[in-house]
Amino acid sequence: MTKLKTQDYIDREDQYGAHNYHPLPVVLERGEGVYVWDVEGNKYFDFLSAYSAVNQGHCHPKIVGALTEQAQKLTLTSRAFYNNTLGEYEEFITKFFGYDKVLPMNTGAEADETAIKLCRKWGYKKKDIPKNQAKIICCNENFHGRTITIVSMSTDPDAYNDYGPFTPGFVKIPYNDLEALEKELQDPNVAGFLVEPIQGEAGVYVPGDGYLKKAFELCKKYNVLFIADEVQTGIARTGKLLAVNHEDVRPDVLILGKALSGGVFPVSAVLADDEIMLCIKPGEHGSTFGGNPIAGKVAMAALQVVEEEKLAENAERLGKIFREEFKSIKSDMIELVRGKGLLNAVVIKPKEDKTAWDVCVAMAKNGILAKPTHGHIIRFAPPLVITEEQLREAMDKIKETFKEFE
Ligand code: IF1
Repeated sequence: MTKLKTQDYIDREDQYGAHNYHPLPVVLERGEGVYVWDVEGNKYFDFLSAYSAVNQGHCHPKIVGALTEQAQKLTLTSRAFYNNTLGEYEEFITKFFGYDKVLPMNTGAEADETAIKLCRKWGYKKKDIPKNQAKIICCNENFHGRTITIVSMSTDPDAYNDYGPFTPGFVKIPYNDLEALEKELQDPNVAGFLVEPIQGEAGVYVPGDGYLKKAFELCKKYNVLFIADEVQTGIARTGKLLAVNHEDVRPDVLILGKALSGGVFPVSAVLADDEIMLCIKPGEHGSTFGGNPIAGKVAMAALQVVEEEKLAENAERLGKIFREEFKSIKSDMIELVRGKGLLNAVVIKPKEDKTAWDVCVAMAKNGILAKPTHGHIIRFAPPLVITEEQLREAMDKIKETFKEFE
């Protein structure tokens, strides 16, 4: 049996898989901590972390251990019956984040959909919004997932084109614009404001200092739920457990996903207090896999790792070093560097015919994996377990790469 080469894997996916992605031409087969290896044996620093799902590092032994142990006992009961793990997980995660209750789901999109349903239900039951009139404010350039309802909020044609008809009831405003928010909040039919504390997909847009706090206060003033989508910014990625913690904001509804499982299993969650969460009654929402025994054990292990290994503190400290080092690179392709903690992005100025994609291909050859978003922005998000020594070694490879474009 001859060993398959990179191109063989790519050709096979091209033949049998849908063409809904355009990956970098790298075929990975192993991951450990901050490193991944491809099928040719090349070693890379992973600077994408599966879009911030692998904050705890690839194949973290404690999290994989939780997965494999539970997988040999009981994997799934559905919610038709109780089981001995769900209550333990529900108590753990609600105390970890400080909420009365959790509604467990699987993907980030499912958690956002759940938050939208919960918000509308609250709007009708608690704010007396007329039936089917509830509105939710969202931001331009948002990313909350890829379901039809979620792309109904999108301002990115690639996300919504030819997927209509769309779900009504969403009001779009500019991100980081408190005046626009207050104007829309005065509509008595507005039930919620759904926002990413930092816009990840848009290109790591960090809002102005105080934006989240003021937005939260405006929502309180107009009796509107402040819903934070922390699927990408949560779980220590930005240097705090949650990105909203930088401004001491406690969302009415908190959405988690990705690194909630350390990238080992699809686990997402919506957290809220009883006054909101109990608006959904038995039989009014659910999911086959939501809160399954493996998900619960994996999520508890993943959150314990965040605490035990002080990942937020590490992200805070090393993120500052990353941005300082990047700003010291003399390259006319680097327009600016922005981010918080270890969620950073570099805006690339094309040079002749060279773009962010070419920089990513060149970085891959030098052992750094990262991917452009929206053409000219490269996101840099290594696992939060990265050490200062590893970060500096990676920075040397990144500097070496930019020299190749001089
Ligand atoms: C892809 C990026 C895209 C998210 C926020 C909800 C979800 C996401 C803030 C949905 C998911 C993923 C989706 C993935 C690439 C990545 C992503 F923003 F992270 F870069 F697409 F924009 N809220 N983001 O970021 O979670 O259903 O995927 O579990 O679609 O390729 P999901």
